[in-house]
Amino acid sequence: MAGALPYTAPVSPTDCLFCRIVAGEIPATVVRETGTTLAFRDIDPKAPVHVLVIPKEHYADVATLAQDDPGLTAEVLATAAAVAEDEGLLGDGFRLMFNTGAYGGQEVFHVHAHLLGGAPLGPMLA
Ligand code: DGP
Repeated sequence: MAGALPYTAPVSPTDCLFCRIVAGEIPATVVRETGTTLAFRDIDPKAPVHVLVIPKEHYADVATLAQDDPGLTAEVLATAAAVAEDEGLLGDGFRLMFNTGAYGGQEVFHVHAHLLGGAPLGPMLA
């Protein structure tokens, strides 16, 4: 498609913000940690519950993660589901989304799922 942007990582793992959170170099409010994943509260929440779920290993975006490591992709989703349960979101529901690339509005190029809930969020593309 004309104008489509390639999926490239603008940063390397050594200067990646979320890799630095994984390493403990930048503080974050961690709500769940597994051997391979980390979930922490978004610094600028867009809903009463807004948690970011990441693989500890650096992948730029969800397309790269899903293609290179489907098992780790499933672990990220399982951690998100566990956080949704911990946060009491399973009954009323929640939103789980991966902004991907420039057109998707991705700003941090370490793949992260946004887990949003705690209030009605409205239609996605209103
Ligand atoms: P995205 O646009 O999908 O790349 O979302 C990046 C999110 O990361 C955005 O909602 C704000 C959040 N964020 C940025 N810097 C930090 C930080 O230092 N700590 C935490 N907890 N979240 C951050």
